[in-house]
This record gives sequence, C-alpha cells and structure tokens, in this order.
Amino acid sequence: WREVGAAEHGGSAFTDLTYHRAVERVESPDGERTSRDLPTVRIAFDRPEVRNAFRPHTVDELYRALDHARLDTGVGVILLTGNGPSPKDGGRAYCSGGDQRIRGRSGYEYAEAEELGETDRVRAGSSGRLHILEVQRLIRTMGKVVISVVNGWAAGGGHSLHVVSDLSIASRQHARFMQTDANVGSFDGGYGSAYLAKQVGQKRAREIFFLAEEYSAQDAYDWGAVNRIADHEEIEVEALAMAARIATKSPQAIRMLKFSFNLADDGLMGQQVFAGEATRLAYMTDEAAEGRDAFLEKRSPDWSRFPHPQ
Ligand code: S0N
Repeated sequence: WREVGAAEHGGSAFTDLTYHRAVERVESPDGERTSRDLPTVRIAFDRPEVRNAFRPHTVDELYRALDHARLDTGVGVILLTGNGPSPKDGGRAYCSGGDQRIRGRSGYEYAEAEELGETDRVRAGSSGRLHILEVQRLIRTMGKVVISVVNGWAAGGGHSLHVVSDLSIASRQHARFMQTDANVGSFDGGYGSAYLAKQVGQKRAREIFFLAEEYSAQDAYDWGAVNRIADHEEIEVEALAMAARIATKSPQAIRMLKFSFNLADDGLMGQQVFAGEATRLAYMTDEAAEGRDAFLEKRSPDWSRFPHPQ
C-alpha cells in the first residue's frame, strides 16, 4: 500500500481515516525495482478508541476519499474497513456508527472550531448533520465496486455501511454485527433496513433491528449478508484477491451490472443512474456524434447512414 496524501487527493490531510492505494512491486529486466499502482484503494476509519465511530468531520473525509476514488479512472475497487485494534483495550471495529458523544438535538455536531480546520470552523455552530446518508448514496451510485472488509464490530450506522456496500467479507474471529440504531433512538429507514431486508428477508431484518442482538460472521454468511468469511489475518489478502479478479473484467460491464442490480430497488434514481450510463455509451457512437456535429455546423443531421435496429 502507498498512502494517498493531501497533495494527491487535493484536500487537507485526513485525521479520521486513512487512504491508501494498492501497489505492486515490479522488477525491470535490468533488476531495477519500482512499484506500480493497482486499481484498488483502501479507505479505513481511524478512530479505534471509539470503535471507529464517525463524527461529521469523519463523514466529510469519507465522502472526499470515496469521491476521489470515484473520479480516478485508474481505480475499480474500493475496500472500506476500520483500523485498529483500539489502543485502550484492544477491541477491534469496522465502524460503530454515529459518534454518540457529539449528537445534538438536530444531528451530529461539528467539533469545537479550534480543534479542526477552517471548514469545520464555518460549520461549527450550524445545525447538526446526518450526512452519512450522502455517503451511502455515493457508494450506491458510483460505478465502482465497494467491498466492506468487516474486521471487527459493525454496529449501528457502521452496520448500514456494510449493508449498502456491493460486497462484504468478514473476519471469522473478530467480525461482530449488531444493529443498535433503536438502542440509541436512531433509525436508518433507507438502505440500512429496507435493503438489508432484500438481503436477508423481512423476518430476519426485523429481528436484527428490533432485537439488536449480536451476531457472528458465520450467522451473517448463513443469512446471505456477507459474501465471504476469512481468517482475520487473511481478510485483506482475500479482499485484494477479489479486487484483482474484478479487475480482470470489463470496467464498463461491471458499471452496467452494478447499476442494473440497483435499478429496480432505486426507482427513478436508479433509472436515472442507469440511463446516464446508457447515454454515455450512446455518446461514443457515430450516430450521436452526427447529432452534435450537425448542431455545431448549423445543418440538419443526416441520420440516413444509421440503421433502425430491429
Ligand atoms: C460497538 C459496540 C457494540 C462495541 O462494544 P465493546 O466492544 O464492548 O466496546 P465499548 O466499551 O462499548 O466501546 C469502547 C469505547 O468506544 C466508545 N464507543 C463505541 N461506540 C461508540 C459510538 N458509536 N459513539 C461514541 N463512542 C463510542 C465507547 O463509549 C467506549 O468508550 P470509553 O472507553 O471511553 O467508555 C458498542 O461500543 C456499541 O454498542 N456502540 C454504540 C453503537 C451505536 O449505537 N451506534 C450508533 C447507532 N446509530 C447510528 O449509527 C446512527 C446512524 C446514522 O448516522 C444515521 C443513519 C440513518 C439515518 C440517519 C442517521 C444519522 O445520521 O443519525
């Protein structure tokens, strides 16, 4: 891995997460060793002392890192995970959801202005935010594969992030799942619950939310909520292997497949995303270029060269 630093992602340095690009060591015929970027990035929550709970600043950084990966045409797969274990007690977490310590009356509140930078200074004092849902929509609508690598606790809004990811892989020894939203008076009424029900069925999803009981990687696998389980030391190796396999596929086909899987569940928004991709493909045809050229050349388009597909 190599760190994707501020100079590369174009913002201020991340404090609440880490962002890395997978690299491969290559040796030239004359023995010179270099490294080459692979099409996979790793974004990891980095607040292990609170089980990787997210505060608004974390969510801002997560959105920026994901969006940077989205815009990079060399990236096809994003691994989302958590750093740890906690220095305080060794506990491991993927993400434990919204940071309850800074939850105000209208959402999660920015830190005191002095603690963070200018952006937060502007936002501090404004109303609280609930914008993890914007991150969920970004994961859902980006044409790249997001794999949640569940290395420890996935709780509350962290549980929902794994649910909305395209694929999930869980640590056999340390992944633990619990949908705690109702314990603390929050409720993810979108993907976190309704899409979970598509994965595990209505009865099971209701049980997961209403009872908020802990369940294991094996339970999650048995219920269809995760794709794979791996030994803890191997989960990122396994995730990288999945990413490498995805990289052998047509990027366009993967995008279209992701948007096809989303379409029915996402209603008009799903149709818009899918149709946008169809439009992008259409723009690549001579037929579409003729429409543009005719406009720019102030003439009528000549469609006679183009067939009416049967
Ligand atoms: C994860 C749990 C089960 C781990 O238990 P464990 O291993 O026994 O550790 P603890 O001793 O409990 O925790 C260690 C330290 O970490 C702190 N901590 C843990 N989680 C959080 C957290 N979410 N916020 C703040 N601090 C946290 C502990 O306090 C402890 O600190 P110390 O050592 O100082 O005491 C267990 O920790 C747990 O249950 N955590 C809480 C999980 C939870 O309820 N999360 C919030 C659920 N709600 C959301 O996430 C909202 C989601 C959301 O944002 C959203 C979604 C849809 C629509 C809107 C919204 C919205 O924005 O609100």
